[in-house]
Amino acid sequence: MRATAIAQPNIALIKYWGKRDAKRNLPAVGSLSITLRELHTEMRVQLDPALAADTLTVNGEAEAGMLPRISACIDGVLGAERPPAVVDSRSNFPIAAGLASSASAFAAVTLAAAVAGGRSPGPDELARHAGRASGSAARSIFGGFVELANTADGIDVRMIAAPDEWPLRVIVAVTALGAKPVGSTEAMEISRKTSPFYSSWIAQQDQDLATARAAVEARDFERLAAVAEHNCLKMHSVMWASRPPVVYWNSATLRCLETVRGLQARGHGVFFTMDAGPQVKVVCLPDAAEAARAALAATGGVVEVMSSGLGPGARLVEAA
Ligand code: 2P0
Repeated sequence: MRATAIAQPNIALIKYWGKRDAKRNLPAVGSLSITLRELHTEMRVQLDPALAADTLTVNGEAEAGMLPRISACIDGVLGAERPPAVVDSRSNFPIAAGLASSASAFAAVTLAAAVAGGRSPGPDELARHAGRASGSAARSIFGGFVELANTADGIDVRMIAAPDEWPLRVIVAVTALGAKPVGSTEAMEISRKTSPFYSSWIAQQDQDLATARAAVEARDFERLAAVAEHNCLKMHSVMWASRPPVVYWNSATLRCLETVRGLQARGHGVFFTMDAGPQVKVVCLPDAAEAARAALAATGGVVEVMSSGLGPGARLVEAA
C-alpha cells in the first residue's frame, strides 16, 4: 500500500505548446526532450483506507493548490474508488519556476501510485496516465532523448537515444526564483485562442521534429542546436503575440542569450532553450559544459547555476 518513485525533469528541445483536446489533455503537437539526471523529484504514495481524504506535502509543507491535480492523477491510475492517499513530494530544485517540476512530479506520482495500488503497468501505460495529468510528464517516464508523437487517438512516447549514447550536458541558469505569473496550462489555451502565429506553429512542428530526430540519430550537434533554438524562439513568439501577451522572460534571460551567443562565437558547442519561465537552459557538448557554467554564473542577474547530465526515466525506489 506504499511506494516511492523518483523521476527527473525533462527539457524539451522541440516544444509542446497547445492542446488538441483539453479534456483528455492531449497535445496539439509532438515534442522531443532530454531527461536530466541531477535534478529530481521523489514522490511517496501511501494508500490508507482509514483516512477521509488525500493529503499532499511538498518539501515537508502542506500544499493545497496542487492537491486536486495529484488526486485526479491517482484516480486516473487506480480508479476513483481507490483508498485515500498520503502523498509526500520532495524536489532538489526550485518548483513552479519553469524548471519542469510538474513533469518530474507527475511522472513519479503516476509510478508510485500504480505500485502502491498493487498494479504494474508498463511504460506506455504509465506515459499515457502521466501525460493526462501533465503533458510533459509523459516524457519523464523515459530517460535520455525522448520523442512524444501524436497518434490518431492519443500519444506514443519512446526513447530515441539512451543517455550514454550521446552524453550531452545541460546548464540551467536560474534568473528568478518564485512562481511564474501564469501557469502553462492556462497560457497554452490563451495562445491557442488568440495568437495569430498559433496555426503556423502547429503546421511547422512535424518538420522541426523530423529535423531534430535526424540530428539526434546522427549525433549532429550543430543541426540540433539550430532547430532547437528556432523552435524555442518560435514558441515564445506565439506566446508574445497572444492576447494578453504571455511573456516569461526577464532582462537576465536576454543577458543569458547574449552569453550563449558569445560562447558560440568562441567555438563552444552550446545552444539555449527556454520554457514557461525565465530560466535559460543551455545544452552543451561535454567539453563545453565548464565554459558555459562559468560564463552563465558570471552573467548579470543569474541567481543560481545548476549543472546536469542526461539521466534515466522514472523508477521505483521503495515499495511496501
Ligand atoms: C514542454 N512546456 O514541451 C513545454 C515547453 C513549457 C514550454 O510542457 O497543461 O506542465 O500540464 O499539460 O506539461 C509545460 O506544460 O502542461 C510544458 P500541462 P505542462 O516542455
